[in-house]
Amino acid sequence: MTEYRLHCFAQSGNAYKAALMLELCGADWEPVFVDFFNGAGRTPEFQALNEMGEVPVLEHGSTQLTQTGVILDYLAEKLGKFGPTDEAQRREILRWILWDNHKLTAYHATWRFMANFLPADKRNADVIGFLEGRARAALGVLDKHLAGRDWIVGDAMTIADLSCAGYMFFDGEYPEDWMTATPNVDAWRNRIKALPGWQHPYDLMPGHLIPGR
Ligand SMILES: N[C@@H](CCC(=O)N[C@@H](CS)C(=O)NCC(=O)O)C(=O)O
Repeated sequence: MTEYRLHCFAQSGNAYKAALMLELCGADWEPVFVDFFNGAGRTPEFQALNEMGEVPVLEHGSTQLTQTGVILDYLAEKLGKFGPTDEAQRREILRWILWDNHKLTAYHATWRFMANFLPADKRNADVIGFLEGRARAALGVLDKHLAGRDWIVGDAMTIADLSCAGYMFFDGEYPEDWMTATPNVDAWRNRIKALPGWQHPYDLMPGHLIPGR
């Protein structure tokens, strides 16, 4: 059995944050497929793993963790990479991870789910429009922060970058101008993409169901 097991599915940008961390660190890990689109997250078996009913879940020996911020923090400590260099950085990383969970990933992921994966007859244009506005605003905040810097905190990649980048590689599933309007974000995600070992979420995690990709 591998050292780390990550319960995940291909479309999950949240799970991707942890999967990419494990991969970039060269960890001994395997994905465990959660059939999210067929309701696996709502089963008693999955809820026994995570009472919040959310993917991802990380298993490491007898340790079982949920919430990507916690998982990334744990992995940074265990694997000795992408963590803070001092206390001030630790707080700054935490600040960006909290912001990401609240403002960036939250709106981007919910917009993407509603605009791409909900059956057409269940889509609400007003809700989708609202979420898009919030996602664009969050991208604007990140773009401004990244002006003149390569990474979100300090001068090297950290788990703050991995957290904020969870949904940045699903090209074709969000309007192209989300990236052209935020060139610093675009350059930053390309820096991540250029790292040795980088893989697209659809190559790193199982269960991709979208035809034609
Ligand atoms: N803040 C959570 C978000 C996790 C999350 O929302 N995961 C999605 C899949 S990408 C999910 O399981 N959603 C189920 C739900 O919202 O009920 C984290 O960082 O782990």
